[in-house]
Amino acid sequence: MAEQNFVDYVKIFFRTGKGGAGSTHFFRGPGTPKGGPDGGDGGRGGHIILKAEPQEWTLLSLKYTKHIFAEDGKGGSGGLKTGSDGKDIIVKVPLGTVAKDAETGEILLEITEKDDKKILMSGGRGGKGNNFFKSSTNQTPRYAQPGEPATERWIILELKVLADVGLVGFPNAGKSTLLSAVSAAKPKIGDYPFTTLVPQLGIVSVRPGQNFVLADIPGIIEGAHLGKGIGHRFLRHIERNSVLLFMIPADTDRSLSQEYKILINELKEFNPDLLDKPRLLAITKSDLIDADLEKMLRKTLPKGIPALFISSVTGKNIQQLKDTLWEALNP
Ligand SMILES: Nc1nc2c(ncn2[C@@H]2O[C@H](COP(=O)(O)OP(=O)(O)O)[C@@H](O)[C@H]2O)c(=O)[nH]1
Ligand SMILES: [Mg+2]
Repeated sequence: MAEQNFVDYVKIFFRTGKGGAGSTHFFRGPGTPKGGPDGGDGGRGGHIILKAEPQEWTLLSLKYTKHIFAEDGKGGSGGLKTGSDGKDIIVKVPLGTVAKDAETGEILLEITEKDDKKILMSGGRGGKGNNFFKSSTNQTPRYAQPGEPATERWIILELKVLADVGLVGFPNAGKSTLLSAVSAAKPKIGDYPFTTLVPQLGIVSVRPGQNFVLADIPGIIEGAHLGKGIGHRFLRHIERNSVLLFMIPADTDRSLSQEYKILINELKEFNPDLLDKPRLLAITKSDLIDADLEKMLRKTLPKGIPALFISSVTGKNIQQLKDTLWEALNP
């Protein structure tokens, strides 16, 4: 079931609404048999808009959608009445969605921020009514503009990178707290590991133009830990991570290298291929220990993995962590 539900590519035929026609009309009233032009403008055709839906993490909801049409604008009418605009179509997509022209492959837009709402295709503009064309030399224009035609095209929606960095750590390691400290994602802190079984994704901006996706994927370690199976729902998800960030709290009961070894084993049991990915280690909650203890702990760090002592609460080494992750992603 996991495989079918994981949809990262859809191809849809979109059509905007066409603009409503402007009206050619002249005022007629009791005592005014031949009034001036009063034809109103046509309404705008509906746009096709893509809007971020941070709760979604695949394009599953669009899997069976083949056509999306926005509404046409209504024509203008006499009495300077403007036609109503066609209703826009708002398509909700997960963060990381890229829209491409299906024929040329040209990237049309990307949805990366939780408040993103972008026009993918603009509806046709409404035509001007004949009142608009009234001038000193032509008091009675007998023409109006037609509305702009609709546009239509095949568009591919694709999840570019679902997650660049995956977090690996036992419950309580501080994964959700880090995610909320470095991105706009608002995961529940101190939450019971299985209350949210969807990956929490956040866009981390290192500096302008340098962003990556950080994913807290529940069910990997917790699943392996508490009983197999659950983690497999997100297998493909974590497989797309290019770097794994291991997280061990500074106040763990175990030794750092012991806990690291356990995490490695859990991961290996889950999917041995994951061990081929570059790894970094964050010792979390380092605000809870003093400098002397940190110095001691440094000597007990597992070998062969770059490590940083961080604190999501005080911000200690958080920028450095972002830089290090960025470098690991862009070697
Ligand atoms: N002092 C301190 N506490 C932290 C830090 N990061 C997380 N915590 C606390 O550790 C607990 C577990 O954090 P959470 O992010 O939910 O861990 P998760 O289970 O790995 O997602 C919560 O009570 C957090 O407030 C930190 O940097 N410093
Ligand atoms: Mg959590």
